[in-house]
Amino acid sequence: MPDPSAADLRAPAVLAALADLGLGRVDVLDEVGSTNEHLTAAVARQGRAPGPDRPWGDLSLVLAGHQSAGRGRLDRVWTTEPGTALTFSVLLRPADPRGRPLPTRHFPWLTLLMASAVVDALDGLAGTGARIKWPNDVLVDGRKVAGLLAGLVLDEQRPPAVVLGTGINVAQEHPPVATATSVRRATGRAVERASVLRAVLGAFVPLYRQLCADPSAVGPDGPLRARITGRMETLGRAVRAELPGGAAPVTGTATGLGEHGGLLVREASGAAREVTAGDVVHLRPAPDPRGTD
Ligand code: BT5
Repeated sequence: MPDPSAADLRAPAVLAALADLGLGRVDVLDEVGSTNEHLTAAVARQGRAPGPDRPWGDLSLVLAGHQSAGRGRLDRVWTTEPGTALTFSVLLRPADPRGRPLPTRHFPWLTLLMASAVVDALDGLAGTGARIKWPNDVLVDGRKVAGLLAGLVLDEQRPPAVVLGTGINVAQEHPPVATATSVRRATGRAVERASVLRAVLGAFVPLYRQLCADPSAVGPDGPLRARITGRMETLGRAVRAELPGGAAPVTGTATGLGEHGGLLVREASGAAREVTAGDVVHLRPAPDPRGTD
């Protein structure tokens, strides 16, 4: 029976490793409804009435041993058994080294950068062959091992910030839905979630700082863009993008990422569409562009 508390995540060696990354405030909770909701509410409370508490600065973190009411996008839920998943939210107040805020149009890249950090962490620890599914999933063997959820934090006094939540299935024997997997189930490897935490944040923080310092890194030939696209399962695939609000789905071949991280889809008619939000279904493999199949 896994330990349902967050004792493993607040071990001194783990906290010391996080401190080395130069994070902001770090709160480790045994159990919470949703780390995203908890962090968003705490930031808003402090914005309204600054008190003696440590401020929620850039790269502040809320970690939970267990989430009892994890959130997905829209009205969906993120379900985990106690002690088996890594669930955390990080507050991002992206700004360049001179303190100029990153324009919000770049914010979609933050989720994709975190997804690429999850891919690298899981590959490094367990050789998972993980891949990014646009816009917010990480897959192993075509099944979802991690999901990300970003929310905007608006406060009249400060530039917009982002609460970026990440849930990673580490040790579940029986993932909650048929489309899910865990590191353990996919690889048979018993990886500690504290190791996953260190590896994910160790990968994410330098990428985040690089984006803040130079947004052209996600531009047409930018290294961060290449890093993300090189880890994407979605590109080159036949996809159906289901759009929010009931608009007609977009079906075609995913060809790349747009200027602000949207998914470019070439429809059968040849028309190019950019999808900025929605759920993507990976259909059969894309036809070979050389026409050999
Ligand atoms: C997501 O939404 O994938 C976002 C998940 C974000 C979770 C993190 S945990 C820390 C932070 N705090 C929160 O409250 N949330 C964030 P979406 O793309 O809407 O996918 C949701 C769907 O994934 C559900 O409808 C299920 O089908 C499926 N699902 C639920 N739990 C899952 C799990 N543990 N593993 C894989 N799939 C799951």
